[in-house]
Amino acid sequence: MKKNVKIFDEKLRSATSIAIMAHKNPDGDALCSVLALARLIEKNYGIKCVCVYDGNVPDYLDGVPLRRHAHCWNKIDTSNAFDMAILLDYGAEHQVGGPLEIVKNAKFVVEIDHHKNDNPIAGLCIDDENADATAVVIYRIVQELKWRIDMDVRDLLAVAILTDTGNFKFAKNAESLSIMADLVSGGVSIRHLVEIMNNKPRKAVLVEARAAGNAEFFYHNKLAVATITRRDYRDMDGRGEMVLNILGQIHGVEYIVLLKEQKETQIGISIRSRSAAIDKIAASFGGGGHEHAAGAVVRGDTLENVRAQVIAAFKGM
Ligand SMILES: [Mn+2]
Repeated sequence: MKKNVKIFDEKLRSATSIAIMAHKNPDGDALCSVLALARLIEKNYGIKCVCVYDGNVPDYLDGVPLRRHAHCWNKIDTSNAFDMAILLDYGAEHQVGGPLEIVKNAKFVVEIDHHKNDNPIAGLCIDDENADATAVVIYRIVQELKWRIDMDVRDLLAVAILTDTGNFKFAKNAESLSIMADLVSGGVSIRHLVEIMNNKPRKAVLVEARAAGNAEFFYHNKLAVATITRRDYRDMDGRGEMVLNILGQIHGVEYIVLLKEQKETQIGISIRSRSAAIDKIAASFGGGGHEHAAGAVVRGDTLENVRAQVIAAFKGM
């Protein structure tokens, strides 16, 4: 990794235009890592980066620093190829969405990620699937290259780590905790950041509460399945983490599935597991993710069919 960070530094010294993006429908780690890296590059190399996203930024991220610097990809002039595209927290090519065009046209592509990825698309990869968040990998680069950092960057990295670790409930090791200790020593107020994120619309919270309340249980209660229908999906803010969190607290529940009817024949699947790896199940539906948190989007099938297939996929687990 050190060698690749050094190459990254050299490439940044000669770059003039840079675009930064992550997976579509960005979560806390995706959006905040993009905004933090853009500020870091501006501060340390004098290059103003273009931050791009596809899909929706959830309301709970409205109040994070530098939020206004993130632009929807279709508002960006892509006719001029960027010197460098930096792809963060994306996992797989099909998760990039609209900005993939910018990536493909860029003269040089760098990726910084913590997803398991068998087909990285960048020329330079700074990846580590043992990192709890992409922000963790960015913080390592900050330290390695002795980049100057400011309060906005600290807040952004902290939000990224808090969201991707579920407030450290899913931390794989001590690194994200020790980075958070650094950030708090540097002035970050966790309480303030949590307050910023408690910004969901009432409708969205009630949709998630209702979905959890109507969940069904299979295989001697080991599998919990919650559903969000099309009408409710419109009111959602984010991916439904609350539903997954509530059901995951139930005694005996090992696997939690949330099905989202995004369109009549487009079903989003989020899967969480307490112990056994479920990324392969997500992959069997064309998705991916991490061992204990993964997902997929199935197109061309109904909620009822996908629901039956997903329940069947857990048979014997
Ligand atoms: Mn992430």
